[in-house]
Amino acid sequence: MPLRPPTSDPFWGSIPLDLDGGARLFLFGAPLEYTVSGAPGTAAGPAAVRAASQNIESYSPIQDVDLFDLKSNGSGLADLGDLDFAGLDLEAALAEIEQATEQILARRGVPVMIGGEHTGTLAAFRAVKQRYRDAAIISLDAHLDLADELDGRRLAHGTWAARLGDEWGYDCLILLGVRSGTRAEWQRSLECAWRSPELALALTDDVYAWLRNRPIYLSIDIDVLDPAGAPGTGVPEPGGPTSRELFDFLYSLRQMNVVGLDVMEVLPGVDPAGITAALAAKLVREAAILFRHLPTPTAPALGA
Ligand SMILES: [Mn+2]
Repeated sequence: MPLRPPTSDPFWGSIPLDLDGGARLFLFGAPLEYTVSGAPGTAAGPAAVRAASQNIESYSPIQDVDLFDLKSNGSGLADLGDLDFAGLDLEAALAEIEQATEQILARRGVPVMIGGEHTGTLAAFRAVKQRYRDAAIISLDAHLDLADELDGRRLAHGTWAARLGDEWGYDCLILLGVRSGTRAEWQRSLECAWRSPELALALTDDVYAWLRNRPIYLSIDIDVLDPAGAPGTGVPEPGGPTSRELFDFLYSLRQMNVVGLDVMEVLPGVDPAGITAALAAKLVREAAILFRHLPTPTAPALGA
């Protein structure tokens, strides 16, 4: 895997990569920054989240589990470092993400990507769909990201969900926490399996039942939160949920078959006191503990 080891301390609570076991979740940084609308600097996100992880505990009091303890039963978190996009165009960089994700899935690991711009989610989901053809994606985001073009680009941080819909169908796409988009994007969002403009991050019983036995990729654009609690992001959108509500939503997925996840769009350059990076680090810790179970294969992979 073409990864650079972390240049700073690895994610706190992660364990050394051990191919013989010990790790179930594999964290990698995707410092992807090719299309920018607001403030630049999301490429620095992965390093900031790693640094912030040094200041939170590896122990989750809510789940009564310590990340360091997970190695003994083969469900720990390994930090693979960052993908290197030097000299690559956007499509080539996305191919790197897809390949890294596929390699993790191939060893029945759970990929945990730290962005970087949200466009990277499209690449990770491509790998997930190749392996789990009935997979769905839950994207938590203030923005619909369903534009056909952004600044003349078909592929950008504001269009990736439309490309995902083009490639895999909109009926595998669930958007939660959204409160921004053009009229055309809101119209397109009606094709999605579910989308909620409500502040409360919640699934209806019907949607929950539909997801219950389906592989799920969970994408968290940190800007889904109210900027009061997560200001360190490039396109802040007022009127979002609190971090407490986001954690409650995360715990509501406890019984779900989450086969991969990401936390995207942290922008340390505009993050006063590092609170957004700290939040992202805590999300990674809680999700790693929550989704450490072995992913359940369902439908055969494409081409299988
Ligand atoms: Mn967003």
